[in-house]
Amino acid sequence: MLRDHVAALATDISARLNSASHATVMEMVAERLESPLRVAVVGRVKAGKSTLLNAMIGERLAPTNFSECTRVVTWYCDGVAHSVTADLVDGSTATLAAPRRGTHLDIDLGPHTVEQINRLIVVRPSAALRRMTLIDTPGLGSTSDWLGERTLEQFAGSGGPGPADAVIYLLRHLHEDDVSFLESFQAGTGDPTNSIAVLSRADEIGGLDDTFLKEAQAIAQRLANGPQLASLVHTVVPISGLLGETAATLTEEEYQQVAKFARLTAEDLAATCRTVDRFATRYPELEISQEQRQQLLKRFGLFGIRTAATAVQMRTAADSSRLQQRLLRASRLDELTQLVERVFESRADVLKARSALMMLRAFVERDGAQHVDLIERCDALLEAPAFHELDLLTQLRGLDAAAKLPQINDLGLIGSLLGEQGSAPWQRLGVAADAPPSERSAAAADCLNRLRRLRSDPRVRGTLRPLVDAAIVAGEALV
Ligand SMILES: Nc1nc2c(ncn2[C@@H]2O[C@H](COP(=O)(O)OP(=O)(O)O)[C@@H](O)[C@H]2O)c(=O)[nH]1
Ligand SMILES: [Mg+2]
Repeated sequence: MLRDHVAALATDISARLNSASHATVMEMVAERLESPLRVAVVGRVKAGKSTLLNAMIGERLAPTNFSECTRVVTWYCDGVAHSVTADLVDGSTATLAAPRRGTHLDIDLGPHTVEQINRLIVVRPSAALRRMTLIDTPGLGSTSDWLGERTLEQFAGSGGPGPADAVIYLLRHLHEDDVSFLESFQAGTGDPTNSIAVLSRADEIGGLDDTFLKEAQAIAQRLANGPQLASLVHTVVPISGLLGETAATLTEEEYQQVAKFARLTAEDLAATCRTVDRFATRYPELEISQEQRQQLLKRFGLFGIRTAATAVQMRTAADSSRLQQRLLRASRLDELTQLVERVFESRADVLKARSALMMLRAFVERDGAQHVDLIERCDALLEAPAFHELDLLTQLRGLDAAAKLPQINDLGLIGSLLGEQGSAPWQRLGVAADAPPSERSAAAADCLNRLRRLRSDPRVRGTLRPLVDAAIVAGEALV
């Protein structure tokens, strides 16, 4: 297994460096390999990072107002007890108070200034966070704010691979900051397949009628295939984090308020939801106060209110839980979740091993540059086929999407062996998780036979051929 190779290399490296480094290296690598995958949510200020993160966790943990905390890198981790701690610049840590206010968490920085804090760590029991640690970051690119610069340096600086194994990158319009961050992140971690880009606040794109999605999708597609992002991210998906967050945290009271707007005719509703001013003032007879309207705007946005009220009108959202489902669908969050599962989670071991390896390499370069052979061993391990499987799967999907694959049985095997269904041996081989070793070996031998036959098929040529070869290599490792 890849992680065993990385751990073994860490042992060898630490034995060759001085004893102080020894403990550090071993600890760093072990922590990296054992803890959940770390996914950073990055993008420019107000891109919608914190809102999306809340939507993914299903709770309003990350502040999205003007709180000082939005300027601090914050890690959200699963754990048994609730706690919030600050890692301070001076090396110490402090426990912070974080009372719940309504549906959201209110972190009190106490006597500490934002400048004194390296990162906040919010721990709470959460199924979503058990699968991966999410890291919220301050916005990049605000020139007046050096914290953005610090984020850039921390996550994609020259000092090594940074703390994240993968990135969800939010953008509304492509900006040069976006490209330069992604380029640096890629340089630090190796390949484009650990970055997913999100065209964020998609509900605000293309006016407020139902065509927004089509337009957002077209923009996302253009970005994904465009010259600047194609080689930097796995894909680009349009998402409305706000609708996802509100879906996850909808209250009965909000449902009742939205339902009042459902009393309007479809035309009146559409007209009212055309501008913020109209929404704030029209139809006082609905008995929704100015304050409540402002609050609804914050929680739903104009598109969200119209979508929600229409769903109530059409009786597809007869109660709050059905409205939740409707909003969730409109947010397209599921698409991101599935993508994260397929591209990040199913390859967590590989992504973590690569981070650990990049970290080791940076360490040797810094503290033991004279040990050229150790750097070479890191580089040799970075060539391991598993690190390139994601690239290969992306190519395979590209071939598939373009309908350029010949109709041959057994082509599906390539994807499976390259880890499309998950990277555990049983998933690759398509056997039961508890299949005995003899059954696994037999399945592996059978897969290899079929792939070798496939390789000699004259229709398998061009870009398909190296994919078959890679699947054979992956299969051989399972025998
Ligand atoms: N309409 C709409 N507004 C959003 C969306 N996501 C965030 N916002 C709003 O944009 C502002 C900035 O969001 P925030 O998540 O704090 O952005 P961050 O600075 O990137 O963390 C807040 O007022 C959010 O309510 C979205 O998907 N749709
Ligand atoms: Mg934020």
